[in-house]
Amino acid sequence: MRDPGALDAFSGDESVVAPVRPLAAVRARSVADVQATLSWASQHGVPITARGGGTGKAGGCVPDAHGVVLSLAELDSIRSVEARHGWAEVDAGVITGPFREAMEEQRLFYPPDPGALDACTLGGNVATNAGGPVALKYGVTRDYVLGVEAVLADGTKLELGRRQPKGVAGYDLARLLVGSEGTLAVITGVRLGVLPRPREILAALLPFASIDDAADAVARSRLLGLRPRALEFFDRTALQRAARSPGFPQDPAWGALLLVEFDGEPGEPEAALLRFVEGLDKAPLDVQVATGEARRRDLWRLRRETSRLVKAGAAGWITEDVAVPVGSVPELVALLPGLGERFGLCALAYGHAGDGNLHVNLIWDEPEAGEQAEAAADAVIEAALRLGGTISAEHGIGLAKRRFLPREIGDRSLQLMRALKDQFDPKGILNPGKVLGGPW
Ligand code: 2HG
Ligand code: ZN
Repeated sequence: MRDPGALDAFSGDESVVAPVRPLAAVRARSVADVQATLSWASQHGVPITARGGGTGKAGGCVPDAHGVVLSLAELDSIRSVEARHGWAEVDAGVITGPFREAMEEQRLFYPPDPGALDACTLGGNVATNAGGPVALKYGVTRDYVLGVEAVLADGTKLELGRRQPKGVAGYDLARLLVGSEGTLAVITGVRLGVLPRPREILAALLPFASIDDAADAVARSRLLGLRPRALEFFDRTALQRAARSPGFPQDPAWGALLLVEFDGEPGEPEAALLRFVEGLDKAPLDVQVATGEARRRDLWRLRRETSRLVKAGAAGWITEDVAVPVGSVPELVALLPGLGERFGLCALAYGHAGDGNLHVNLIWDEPEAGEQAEAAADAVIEAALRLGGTISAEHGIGLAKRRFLPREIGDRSLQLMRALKDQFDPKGILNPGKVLGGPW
């Protein structure tokens, strides 16, 4: 496809990275289409950017102006479900939310639940090693990838991985592709582990008088010997901005809010919630249990919309997705008020605090207030690294976070990663410039 108007739909993602219109886009309808596209691109040295739902937050699928977008969205069949083995095989373009629902209908559970459930694809989730709230108990996409079907830069199709949880035959190439953001190969299919569906799930809102009390509760959560499946945090500013949308829980007395969720056999989630609340040093102001599945789903809908709601009407923003060891969450959160004042913008945080992963959002409502946003983002990254954390827990590096990568992993690791990239993609046609920078 080469129609300029139509190409705009393939030019960007949900990050602040400026969209780039590619020369052309190919909508693959079969794995053979992917092979043919890559073999042609390899012969002619044309950059190829693979694309799923385009919901990334780091510019990972923003194409090269001289390149071609290879969309996997139309490869969208669930190939097979093998409940007795505990896995399902899917095309890369299957949308994550509907896949999770299809598993639920079979009393199965595919845990990874990234924010853009209704639009992101499983192949995109694998390419970015997507996380989400229930990663706290169940882990991230990588933990479910048993096997990967991928096409190499020269068009060769490869089957990688295994059909059972165990397997140590050689290097784990399947999982090396997980999180490689389309820079090593194009993922066309995945074998994903699925679990039995938990029988009962219970969600509750726990408002706290202060941000420190809520952050302390997060820091203590591991010591209580309980396993919430999600423990989400919202600071006061995030609540206030999100609450401009009707239905979003809020109260002027709340300094911060936790959304906690437990699952298990009937009766277990309720008992766990009680023990959790009793185990906290500073009691929450209230315990608002979500009565009924409809209310629970509604809370998660609002949680998933938080990213959009807090930014509504803003002149600009930067989203960070740092993570720190969970005991250091209070130190990270304590930085926020000072940060906003120092850089003259609104600094807020929400997100998957139970695993130390907070979305620090730097938002400005007037264009000139964004002048120091990059410096503020630097300060967030600096703080996360100082606390022993990471620059990106789930959104990936793409283009947006490239400049921070050497600070976290160091030069030697970067060299090794570049050497790997050269092995997989000697002509440098696969999503050039993403993750590692380059050409080098
Ligand atoms: C979420 O958890 C997403 O809502 C998006 O990872 C986070 O945009 C953000 O800040
Ligand atoms: Zn998130």
